[in-house]
Amino acid sequence: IQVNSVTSLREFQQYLVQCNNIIALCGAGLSVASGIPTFRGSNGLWKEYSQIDLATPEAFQSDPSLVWQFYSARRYQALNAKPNKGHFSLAELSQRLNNNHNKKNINLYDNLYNKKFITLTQNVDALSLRANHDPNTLLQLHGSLFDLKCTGFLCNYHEENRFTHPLVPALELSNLDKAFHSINEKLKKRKIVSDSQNNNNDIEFEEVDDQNVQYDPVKDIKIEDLPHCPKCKKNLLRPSIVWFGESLPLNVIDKADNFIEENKIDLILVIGTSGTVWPAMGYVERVIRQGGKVAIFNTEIDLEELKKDGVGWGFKGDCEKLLPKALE
Ligand code: BJW
Repeated sequence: IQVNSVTSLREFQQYLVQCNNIIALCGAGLSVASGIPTFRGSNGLWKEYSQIDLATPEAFQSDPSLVWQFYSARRYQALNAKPNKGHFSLAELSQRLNNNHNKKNINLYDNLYNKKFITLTQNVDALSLRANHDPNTLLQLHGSLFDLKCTGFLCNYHEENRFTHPLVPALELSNLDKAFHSINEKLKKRKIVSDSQNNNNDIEFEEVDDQNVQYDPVKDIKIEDLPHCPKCKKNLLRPSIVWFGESLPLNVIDKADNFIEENKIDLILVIGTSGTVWPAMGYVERVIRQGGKVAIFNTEIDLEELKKDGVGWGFKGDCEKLLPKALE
């Protein structure tokens, strides 16, 4: 195990057992050992053209077929992945610390030992849920690949945990790598122009000449063959995921806010996240402002910087290996 020092691991564990209120904030690094790539950084397929270009309402509006094929491939990938030891360690912690939800007259986060714990995950792969994390204390900040909602303004259809693939025959997939490769190639052929002057974040796609194709082109699925809402029977369904510029689900924000406001948080575990996306990272700042400590689990950490800040610990390495050791 590669940590900044063995002493600090012991020091962290001594602190952990004294903590009453703990938050885990998770990011894509937690699922790397399960074979799911991160969003940023030099990670294979998405090196040049970012999948983040597909994570906007504008991208869906402009090309629902492409965006659905992308999310269908992501659903397939997540369904075929297995939770890793990092997911299981957190899930065990959630079960250990929140073991009395079913008892009457006890606050949602109370437990026999008076310890409270929630996980705020930015991951949409549902692997924490599948690792048997206590669902009451697992807040999926950015939604889930397996939740669906209607795109119609007047329809409030929302469905959770539909673990089936494909959702419609047109989204059948023969080869995951090929599908990702084709989507990536299509993105390469587009020049993204941001209309900053109008300041309305509209994205225009400019098609580039499609000669010398070396890959299977992305299917152009007709709108009527994409997943449709079973309630209004009119509008397209979309993955219930928080895209850029969209608000996080209000019920989720409320739960997280209440937890932070009603309890003095002693510790936030910051696991496998680059910390670039807001408002998720705001939770770390809020815990520090309350006088809580931070423990970072990441393959890339500036330990010197962390020591200077003096607000906690940095454990550098794969969180699949680090978490079972640190949370044992
Ligand atoms: C390992 C490892 C191993 C690798 N072990 N570690 C300035 C201030 C505040 C906000 C903004 C701002 N400018 C713009 C904004 C808004 C924007 C934002 O934050 N942009 C930033 C990029 C600057 N935020 C939003 O738009 C949010 N909404 C919002 O603000 O709404 C306001 C509003 C209110 C009311 C009405 C309307 C609007 C929404 C953000 C949603 C982000 N969604 C995404 C895409 C989901 C779709 C999808 O999955 O396809 O969520 S973006 C993407 O980033 C995804 C992730 O959850 C999220 C975080 O990424 P994460 O998890 O940190 O991954 P990586 O790849 O960045 O990092 C991986 C890390 O793991 C690295 O550190 C590695 O070192 C490490 N690692 N292997 C341990 N084995």
